[in-house]
Amino acid sequence: MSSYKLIYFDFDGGRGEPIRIALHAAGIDFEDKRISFPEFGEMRQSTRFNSVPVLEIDGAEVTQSNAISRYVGKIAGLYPDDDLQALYCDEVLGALEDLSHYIVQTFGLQDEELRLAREKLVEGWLSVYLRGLDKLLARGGGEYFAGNEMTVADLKVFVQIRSLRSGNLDHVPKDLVQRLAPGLVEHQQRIGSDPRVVAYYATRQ
Ligand SMILES: N[C@@H](CCC(=O)N[C@@H](CS)C(=O)NCC(=O)O)C(=O)O
Repeated sequence: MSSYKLIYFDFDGGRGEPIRIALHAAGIDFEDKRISFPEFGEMRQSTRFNSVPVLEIDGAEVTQSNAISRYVGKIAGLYPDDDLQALYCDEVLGALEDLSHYIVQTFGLQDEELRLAREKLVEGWLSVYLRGLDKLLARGGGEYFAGNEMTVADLKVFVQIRSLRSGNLDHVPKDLVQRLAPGLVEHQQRIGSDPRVVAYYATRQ
């Protein structure tokens, strides 16, 4: 049996969190190595692309959160067998990766510069992606993004929408998702109450 170690920041979000949920849903026993930002600074240069998440399988490093999500999703039954539904799932994973880049561009800014960048983000890319994701959810039938069942795409959207609605991004209104893409709010509640997601968070208490 292979050994799995996931290295990511010590918070229940970001690119690492959907992988943690999927690993748990897959029944894969893994080391959940949570690192602080100073620890990341020390190890950054030694990772392949100076970034996390990193999944080690039997000690061998693999990167790229969406590739890892797909791999674990296949084991967990959280990735479509059907090619078209798999494409739909991948489209969502890719869109969220792009959105992450736009959000991260505003990190580290301060005061007025931060306010302006976040307002531009809200009016621009965030609106574009929230509306686009809402349409992709409707394409999937309204409940899930692909295959009429929960996939890693749903997990990734769930984590992102939960973060956006938490108010942890200054100058991003907490009700933005509700106003622009109410279907994503219902989706967050649906995924958050899925027994596999509930079971994962029970391990976090
Ligand atoms: N495409 C990569 C992006 C990885 C990435 O940018 N990770 C962020 C954390 S979520 C990071 O490590 N940033 C550190 C840095 O850029 O120095 C993936 O999906 O895994």
